[in-house]
Formats: sequence, C-alpha cells, structure tokens
Amino acid sequence: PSGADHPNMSVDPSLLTPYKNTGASEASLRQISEDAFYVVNEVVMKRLGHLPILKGDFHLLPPKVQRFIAEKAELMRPRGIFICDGTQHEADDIIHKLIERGMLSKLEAYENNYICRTDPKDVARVESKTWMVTKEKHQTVCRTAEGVEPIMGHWMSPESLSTELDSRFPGCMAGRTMYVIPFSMGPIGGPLSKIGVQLTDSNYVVLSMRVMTRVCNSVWDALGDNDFVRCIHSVGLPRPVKQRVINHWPCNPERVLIAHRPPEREIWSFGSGYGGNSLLGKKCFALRIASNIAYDEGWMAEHMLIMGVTRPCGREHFIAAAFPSACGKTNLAMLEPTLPGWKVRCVGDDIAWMKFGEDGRLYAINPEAGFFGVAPGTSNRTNPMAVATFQKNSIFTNVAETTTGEYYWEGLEEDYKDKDPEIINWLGEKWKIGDPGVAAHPNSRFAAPASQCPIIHPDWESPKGVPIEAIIFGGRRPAGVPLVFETHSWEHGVFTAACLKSETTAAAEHKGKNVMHDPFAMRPFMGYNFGKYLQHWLDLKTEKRQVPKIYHVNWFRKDADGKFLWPGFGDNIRVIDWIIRRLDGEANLGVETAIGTVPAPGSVDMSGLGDIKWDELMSVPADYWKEDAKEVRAFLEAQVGPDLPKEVRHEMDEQEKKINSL
Ligand code: SAT
Ligand code: MN
Repeated sequence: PSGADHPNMSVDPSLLTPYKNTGASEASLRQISEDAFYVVNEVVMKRLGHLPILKGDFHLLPPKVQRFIAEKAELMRPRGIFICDGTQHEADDIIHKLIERGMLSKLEAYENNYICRTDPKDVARVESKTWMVTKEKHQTVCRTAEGVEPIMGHWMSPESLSTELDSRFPGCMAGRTMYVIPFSMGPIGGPLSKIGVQLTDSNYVVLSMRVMTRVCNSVWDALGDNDFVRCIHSVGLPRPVKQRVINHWPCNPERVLIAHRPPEREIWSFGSGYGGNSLLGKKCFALRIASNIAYDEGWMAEHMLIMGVTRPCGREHFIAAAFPSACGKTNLAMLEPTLPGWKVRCVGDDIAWMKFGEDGRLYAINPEAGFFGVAPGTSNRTNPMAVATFQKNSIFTNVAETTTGEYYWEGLEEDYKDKDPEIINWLGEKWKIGDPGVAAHPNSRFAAPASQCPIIHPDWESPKGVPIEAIIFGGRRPAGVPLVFETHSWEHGVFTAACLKSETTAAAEHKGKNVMHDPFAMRPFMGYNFGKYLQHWLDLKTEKRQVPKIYHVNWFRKDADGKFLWPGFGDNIRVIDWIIRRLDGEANLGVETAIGTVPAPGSVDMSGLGDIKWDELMSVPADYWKEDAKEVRAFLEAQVGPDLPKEVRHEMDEQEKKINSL
C-alpha cells in the first residue's frame, strides 16, 4: 500500500535524520519516509501485543505518539491502555469508579465538588528527589565554590538516570490501567502554546490534569509536525500490592523520583501522586522543561501570576508577579481592591510564558487552565474570588470536611463559628474547632477551573497573550525589607530578583521557618544553569524592546512584637496603585535608597487604613542591609561563582557601595 493514502502518514522526522545531507532526492526521501512509517507501525503493533485498548482509537493517533505509547507500555506493562478525550462524560465515569473504590468522596454541599485524602506520606513536592538530567553537569548547575552543594538545580547523569529508571519502571504498571492524556499548555494551537502527552496509572491525575490543563482530542490535530513533551508518571505500586494502601492512595514514598531530560523534552515521575510531583504539566513541564525550550527559542517561562489592573480612569495595565510557592500569588492575582474604582482581573495565578512581540512589548500567556491553590487561609475575607471559583467542578486534596458535606480548613473559623460543625480532619479523624493540631494539612489544595473565576480576564485565553508593563518579585521577609521598591534598571531588577529570599512554607518538604534564598522564585523549578538563566534575562533586553520595570514587594514585614505591619490582601491595591502611577510617570512619588526607589511619605494611598507605622514599613535599615550585602555576595559567589554574568556582578558591587556608605 502507498503510505500516502494512509490518514496518519507522517513519520517522526528524526527517523530521516541519518538520510539528511546524503544527496538523496526529495522523492527517495519520501519513499524512505513511507517505508519507515510501515516498519515503525509494525514494530509498534508487535510491541503492543494483545494489550487491550480500553478506550480510544490507537490507530488514529499520530505515529510518533503511537511509538511513544507502545515503547512505554512495553516497559511498564499495564493491563490496558485508556486514551483520554477530556470530556465531562469521561470524567464522570472515572469519578464514579473512584467513589465506589473509596478514594474520592463527594462534598454534598456543592455541585460536582470532590474531596480526597492522600497517603499522609505523600503531601508535598519533594525537591530532594527531583532531578535534571544532562550530559554535562554544568548544563544543569552552576560552577559552585569548592565543596558547596548547588541549591539551584539538582543534577543527575544520564548513566545514573538509566540505573534509577531500570530499578523502578519495568513492570511498574502491572495490573493497572495506563491512561494517555493529550494536553495543551496554553490555548490549543496558539503561537506560544506547547503540547504534552502524559502517561499515568493514577486516575486522580487524570481528573486533575483535566482541570489544570486543556485535555481534549483536538490536541492531536494541533500536534501536526510539532514536537510534544513526553511525560511518564507512575505511582510506583504494581499489582498485586504487597504493602497496605493507605486512604486508597497508592504511592511509593521510599522510591520517589522525578527526573527531567531537557534535551529530549522528557519527564519521568515515580512513586508520588501529589500535585507538582504528578501533574506533570505544571512545574515539570511549564517551568523546568519549558524554561529550556524558552532559552532555545528566546522567550521566558516563569513562576509568575498575571493580572490585569484597571485604574479608576479606565486605563488597564498588565502586571506579572513572582513569589515562591504558598506566598499568596493566587490571592494577589484575584485581589479585591479596597480602593474605590479599581478593578483587578486574573489572567493566571502561578505560571507565565512570556515572549517579546514584533512591537517590542512583552506578551504573557497563562499556560494552565486551572488553579491549584493552597486551601488553608483562603476564605471570603482573604480571597472571595477564589472561594467563588471552587464552588463547583473542583477537587480538594487533604482538606477537612464537615459531616454536612462542606470543606473545612484553617482560616474558615469565622464562617463556621455559629455552626460548631462536626469535622473530619485531613487524616480522617473526628475533630472540633479548638481541638489541638490542624484540621487540614498546611499544603492542602483546591484544583478549580480558571474559567469559573468571576474575575477571570476576558483575554485570559488570548493566544498572543497580554502586554506586561511591570514585573514584581516578592517573598515572606519578616525583617528589614520595605513594603515596596522600584529597581533602577532591567539589570538592577535582574540582580534584585537573583537575591530573592523568603521564609519557607509547607509547599515543599522543608522543616521549620527560616529565610531561604529563592532566586526569581524559581529555585525549585530551575531548568538549567542559573548563570545562563541570568544571562538569558539580560540578553532579552534589546534596543527595540520595551522591557518591563521591575519591582520588589514585601507584604510580610513584622514589628518588634511580631505583628504584621501591613494588612495585605485587598489593601495591596494601594501598592499596585503606587507602582502604576510610577509606570505612568507621575512625579514626586519616590525616595532614592541604596536598594531602589521606595515610596515618598504620603505617596501611597492610606485612606481608611487607620494606624500604619509608615517609617517602620518603608525603612531601609543600614545594619540590616550591610549584613545582607555580605550574605548576598557570599551566596552568589558560592552558588553561581564564575557563571555570574558580569552585569549582575556590577550591580552587586554598585549596590554594596551604596549600602556601605549608609
Ligand atoms: O505542588 S505544586 O508544585 O504544584 C504547587 C506549588 O508548590 O506551587
Ligand atoms: Mn507555584
């Protein structure tokens, strides 16, 4: 038969690589390509053997996807293959099955809301078991000082990876279904969007990926000649299971491994079903792998929310903001302004893919389709828009529930005060408000469709993105760091972002509270050598481009009694207002300091706020910053060393001089 007649006639272009530049004619290349198509398909079919296809039409998939599935099925030996189409009908079937099995239960107080508890050993991202695999170590990590462990990037050699994979993946899906999830990060077919295919044996992952990414059949059409990111995930517990499965949540905490192969655009995840470890579109793809693609293609993949802010005069500005996990990105993205006449609309709450357009402006898309937000602390007081978003079609993980079918977590005490509800905590035990311990795990999450957010921006799915005018960096800084400052230049902004620090949170496995470096809020998500990443940022500025202004904020400064100096939440609009008036060129708003421009007294609208200790909130204490300058220099020398771009080193030198003359 002629391959040209076949509906799927298209071979993985890599198959033709050996024939390129051999002088072969177009016609013979086409013939080779057709032959290869049939040979490959025969191999594929042999590999699949008699494996049942439980859903979908394998033969209609693009050949390169068939090959990927067949190879991995041969390796992991599932009992069957289920090709997802992302429909509601499909989700309903899976939900039904999971409820029967006891893994999921319905929260009766809402429409289509479900709750699930993990094995308590599987509750957060595990950075210590997350790796980037490159041939050369310094593709992944910087040339750190003698004896210094790199904290940005975690390198593994391809040889070690082979050993690690070989000891985990063969037969790991025995007795389980292998789901094939086609998904798009960003609007399907958009110029900034990318496609992934995730294989997984977790149906919780199937349900969550449906919320967090765009899963549907048209992804196959959009794939065409494009490459796709290969995502391979297993909970790592083949059947028959030898250990007790806790909460019907299969996982294998002792054997967790999350490995990325950037050149191959491939992700391997084993042993965990939790969030960032298993929803591979999120941190693994949209940050770690995407930052590599972005480096190659000249754009940026960042851990940032995107918001549209409209001034009372009607003019709208788009802002991106980077904060470490669990520092309030979701809250800022959905801020309800306490200043009259202002409007905030959300484009994204966690990840931004940004590329300069022909017009020299920086355009951003939110590659995700849902919010995976921290539940505790989210309430009608702190984030009414998030609360409205997760009233239906949402999945709650490791929160508590009331016996009347409502969710519950720390921060909802007020709402439930008069009800004195009976609560089942995240461990499945009876619990009452006031009891010792917590009801919900501090890193418990909601996964909700972004489209349900009442203030989702009308352009949130615009394929070309929204134009960013300011980038904000921030963290939890209890001492020394003013509420807001503007950096002097793109280069100074890059230096400031490289120095980003924050108190640790429950989103990762770190214990206790201490201030840790988290450059660009990307430390756990850095996809390649951080020095190269800094250089990439610097190089993005060209004469023809309007680079955004860069700001630093700190909502979390405390007074001597340990009380927050700033109310935060909806009142953060007052800081955004100051930033936007700076962008618009309003005069007399700033005071120069050694670290940047802080608000001049009276330049931030404090109307109706009551007693705010302005001086304590805005001060740049000399002692603190002298210490900090030393610490930052030591950090960058040790961690980035010779990979530190000279422009950043220059900014460090200049700032240190200014600080030392305070
Ligand atoms: O668990 S996730 O990595 O998806 C969430 C986060 O840490 O930001
Ligand atoms: Mn995040």
